[in-house]
Amino acid sequence: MNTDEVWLAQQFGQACLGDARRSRRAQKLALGILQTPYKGLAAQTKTWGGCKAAYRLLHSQSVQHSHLLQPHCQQTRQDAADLPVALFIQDTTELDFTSMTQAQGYGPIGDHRGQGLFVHTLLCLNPEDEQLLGVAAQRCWARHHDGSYKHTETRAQRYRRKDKESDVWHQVLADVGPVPQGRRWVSIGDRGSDSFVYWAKAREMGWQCLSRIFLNPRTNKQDYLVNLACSLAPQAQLSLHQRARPAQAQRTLELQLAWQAVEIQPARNDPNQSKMEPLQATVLRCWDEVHEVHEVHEVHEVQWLLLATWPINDEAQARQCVQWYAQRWRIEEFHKCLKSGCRMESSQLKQADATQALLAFCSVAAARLLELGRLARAQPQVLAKEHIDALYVQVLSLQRGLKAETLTMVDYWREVAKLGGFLGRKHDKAPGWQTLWRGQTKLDDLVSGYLLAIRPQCG
Ligand SMILES: [Mn+2]
Repeated sequence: MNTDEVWLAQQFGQACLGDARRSRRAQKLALGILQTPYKGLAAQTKTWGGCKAAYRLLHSQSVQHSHLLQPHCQQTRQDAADLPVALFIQDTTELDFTSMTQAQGYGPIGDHRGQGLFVHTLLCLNPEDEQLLGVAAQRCWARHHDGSYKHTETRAQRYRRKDKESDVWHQVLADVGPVPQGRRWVSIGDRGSDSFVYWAKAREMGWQCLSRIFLNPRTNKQDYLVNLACSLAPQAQLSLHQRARPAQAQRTLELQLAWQAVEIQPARNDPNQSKMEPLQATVLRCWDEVHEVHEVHEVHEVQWLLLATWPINDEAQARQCVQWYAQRWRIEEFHKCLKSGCRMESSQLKQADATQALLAFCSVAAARLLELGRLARAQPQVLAKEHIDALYVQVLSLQRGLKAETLTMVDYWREVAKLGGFLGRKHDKAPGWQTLWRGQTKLDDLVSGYLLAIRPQCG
């Protein structure tokens, strides 16, 4: 078995699918998806029979998204419980299946003209070394077709409605469960997580929250949160590295930082909040120099207004808070990997339930693929043979004409990336996960071929 197979056996071996054959089929499909995530089921399963079996598996009543993902999430939570501090980053994304005809079980997305599913993922990171531990929880749903109430319901009716999608922010924390004794678990979200109910429910379970804010709840001093945040004067400076984005090279931002303790009042007209206690928290403002003064408004290129549900006592803690929030892009990268890396939206499964089952496989694969990129950067000077399967180091060294004994981690991954098309010129930055994973797939094939060649012959 290669390293991927061993790993996948752990990830799916315990899944409660009601039948040992189904379990084996699930592991086989998972391996196919991990090795060629972008190719679609037919190529991933290699044979027509395998493809039919995969379709049967995905459509089986006993194979559900939550069952499939359960062992992986369990493992992630256990790993998180070993750390003093763990970051849990969450966000919602849409999977678009608008072009598919005769689809069943999908709901409206976007401006209600398209069809698809919503996916909400909670990823777990170790803030010390930025290791991606995996998916801690994930929910997937189709929005109800009768979304018409959106335009007609009153605010009071909205408060009383039971199935609000915004509840997912604290529901995924409940899926993970209460925070273990002596541990610090911080849930990070963008503006979608700006909700008093979410903060209060998270606090009940021992979680801390770090949210970007835009709503303007009342604070103690007859003031409002966002107004207060915008009025804060600089207390410290912070340099923040920003990754390259489309049409923008990577750069270092020099930012101003300010913070203040606040007490946020529950909204009096929302019955869900009426019995809740005020929330002690800290508001942070992190912004760049004024770019232009637009009549009365100051326009900033970067301005983060954040709320942390814990006290911040000094500069170092305020900085750490912003550094943690800066990790939020990892969830964007994860969802991007589901769509462009694993090609979730091209799967063409007519039943939404089957797509949800496929999502579980792709989510585990995406977590693995993204972690490859980090491994290549971490511990560059350690010898590869200490961390990587000896066979892999040996085969790679043979193929590239290098010495297996002295190969370091950084060299190992650079050579893997070269198998995946990385040129490795002087000015090339560290290879990304897509190249690494293409190289890793090639290396898997090389190792299989090598094993086949040295296998003792019969007769
Ligand atoms: Mn979002």
